[in-house]
Parts: sequence; C-alpha cells; structure tokens
Amino acid sequence: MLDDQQIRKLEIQASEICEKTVELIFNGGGGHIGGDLSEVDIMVAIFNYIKHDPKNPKWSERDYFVLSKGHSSETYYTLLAEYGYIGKEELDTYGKFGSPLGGHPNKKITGVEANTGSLGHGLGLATGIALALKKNHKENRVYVLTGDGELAEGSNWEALMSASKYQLDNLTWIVDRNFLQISGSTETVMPLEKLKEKAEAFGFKTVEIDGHNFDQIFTALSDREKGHPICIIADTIKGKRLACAENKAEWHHKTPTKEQLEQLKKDMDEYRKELA
Ligand SMILES: Cc1ncc(C[n+]2csc(CCOP(=O)(O)OP(=O)(O)O)c2C)c(N)n1
Repeated sequence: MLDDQQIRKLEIQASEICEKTVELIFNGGGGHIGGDLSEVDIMVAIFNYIKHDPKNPKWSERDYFVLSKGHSSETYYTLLAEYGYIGKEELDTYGKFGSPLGGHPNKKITGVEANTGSLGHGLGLATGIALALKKNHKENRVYVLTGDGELAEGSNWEALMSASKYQLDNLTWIVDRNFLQISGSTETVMPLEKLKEKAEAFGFKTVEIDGHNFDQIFTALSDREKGHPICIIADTIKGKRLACAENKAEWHHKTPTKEQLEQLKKDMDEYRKELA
C-alpha cells in the first residue's frame, strides 16, 4: 500500500518522535517510557492516517482518536506538539507543578478527545462516540489504542459486547501487544491468549500485524467490514529503539540517564543515515 519513499519518511519521523519522547521524559523527570516507545509507530501512523486538522481541532468531520493506555502520554504530547495542537514550549512544562501536561492526558489539552489513564475506560468511551456518530448518520471514524495488560480490566469486554451489538463498523480498536505490563508478562499476570480468537468471538474483524511495520499498520487502519468493528492486534516491542530498555518490564516507568539519552540520539542519527 505504501511505497518505499513513504515508508522511509514515516520511519524517519518515528525515530525523531522516539528521540523527542525520551527527551521529554528525561527533562520532566520520569514517564511510562516502555509503553511510550512500543506505541510510537502506531501513533505516528494514526497521526498521518486519520482525518484531522490541527488548525481546527473540533472540525465536525474529523476522525476521533482515544488513547486508552493514557499512561503512555509522552508520545502523544510529543506528536500533539509536532502537529501544532499545542506549542512546543508547552512541552517544557511537562512534569512541572500546574502543567496541563500531566502523567495522563486530559481534555484541557488541545486535540485530546478524552481523559484517560485510569485503564479500561477508553474502549467504552470510543464505543460510545462511535455509537453516537452512527445514530447521527455521520461518516467520521473512531480509533482507540489500548494496551494489552489493560485488557485485564473487565470494562473492556463490556465495550466489546456493545460494539458488536450495535454493529459499530465505524470503530477501529488497536491493541499495543507488547506482551508486558507493569509487573511482568501479560501471560503471567492475566493471560490474554488466544486474543485474536477472543476479539473475533466478540464480533470484531481481527488482524494480527507487526506493530513496527508501517505498510502493515496502514493496511490494517484502512480495513473495513460492513456491520463489524475492526480489531488490530499490533505486535510491538516495549521500549522499542531504546536499546537498554527493549523488552524489559522494569522500563515500564523510568527516567533515562543522560548517557542513555545521548546513546539513543547517536543510534537514531546512525539509523537515519542508513535510511537516507
Ligand atoms: C484502573 C488502573 N489500574 C491500574 C493502573 C496502573 N497501571 C498503569 S500502566 C499499567 C500496566 C498497563 O499495561 P499495558 O496496558 O500492557 O501497557 P503498556 O505495556 O503498553 O505500557 C498499570 C497496571 C491504572 N493506570 N489504571
């Protein structure tokens, strides 16, 4: 679906968003770095793919995006600043007393559709928005990104039942399937497998993709099935691109050291040179 040049452009953008996200966390004194980095490629794809207008954030024809895994807010803030929803100087307030950019996103921040961070609520919110749009015969779509550990919250499964009952074919649910949550492997804490079969049993047209492959992400985002919501299970690596953090549960929430940040910058520079 995407040509080589488009993919290269997205990979460069993702490497820059990764770097800026880690810098934000470093400057702000902490953040949910592991889940921030596993979602970078998905989030970059969403910002490039969905219908939205930073100059008119409440545009009536926009698609809606809900970051249900609201703890991974730093990637979101970085992208909101990159696209001009918020000023880049606002990012400097992250982690400071009184800043709207707290650990979890909220609707006071331009571009944010829902307060999230208390896990298990975004899917229900997105389902409600999709239902309202459908009842009003609107064409807007709704995209929601959940974690995988987050799916231990029972409210998600109520939302899935509703999405299926109301045949919400305007809803796309993406799972950041990094196989880790706060305290270890999802399959140890609360097993999810067989997740694809579960989503299908709830009436979702479901695909499993590599969550770091832009061609696969874009193809999945464009998937539609009349009468059925879409589920994208995106396999990802927690801590992706920050070598010392990849696939390590202890990097769920952490502040990188100056040296680790510098190493990432070097690695990303190198990576971009290879892509050029
Ligand atoms: C209702 C609720 N319970 C507990 C938490 C604390 N918490 C924050 S992140 C997290 C783990 C989430 O894991 P996952 O959804 O897999 O996210 P990721 O690995 O992508 O960061 C938990 C339990 C919370 N934010 N909300």
